[in-house]
Amino acid sequence: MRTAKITRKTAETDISVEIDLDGTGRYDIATGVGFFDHMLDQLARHSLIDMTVRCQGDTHIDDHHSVEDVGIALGQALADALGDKRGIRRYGSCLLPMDDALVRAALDLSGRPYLVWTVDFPTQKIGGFDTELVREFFQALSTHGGITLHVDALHGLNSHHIAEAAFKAVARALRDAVETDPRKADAIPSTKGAL
Ligand SMILES: [Mn+2]
Repeated sequence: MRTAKITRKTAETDISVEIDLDGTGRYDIATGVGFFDHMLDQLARHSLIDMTVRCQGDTHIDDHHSVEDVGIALGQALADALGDKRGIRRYGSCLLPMDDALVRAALDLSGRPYLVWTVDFPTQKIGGFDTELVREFFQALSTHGGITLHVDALHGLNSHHIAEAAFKAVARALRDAVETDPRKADAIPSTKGAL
C-alpha cells in the first residue's frame, strides 16, 4: 500500500496528514486557512492522491507557519508513501491554463530537493491570504519530499487564477510522476539503482 500518515507538532502548529498515492483524488482538508484549503483541494483532486489534512496553527499571528508546516508534512508523507520508488514514472510535467493564467510545472522525484520558482503575483493578497506563501508551501514540499520542482508562470493577470493554476499544474505533474509504469513495475527508475 502506497500510503503514509504523518503527525507533526511544534509550538506553532499541530498537523496530521494522511495520503494514498493510489487514490481517486478524494480530499478532506481543514488547515484553518480558507484559501489554502481551496488550493489543497485542487492538489488532491488533480493528482488523484487521496489527502486528509488537519492543521491547528498560530493563525492569530499569520498564516505563514500553517502553510509552511503543512508543506513540510505533505512532503514527508509523499517521501514516506513512495518508499524506494520502485516502479514509478519519476518525472511529470504539465502546462496548465486557467483563464488568464498559464503555469508550467515540471518535477523529478529524484530525492534531490531543488525549487525553481518564477511566479509573480500582481497582488500581495488573495482575500486575506499572502501570495508569497504559495512559494513557501512549494519550497517546503520540495525540500521534505525530495523533489526537484520547477514552476513558472508564463502568463497571468489574476492572483487567484495564478495560484490555482500553479497548484493544479503541480498536481497533474505529480499524478504522472507517482504513477507506476507497467513496463518497469519492478525497477527503480535510475541508472544508479537508487533514488
Ligand atoms: Mn478558485
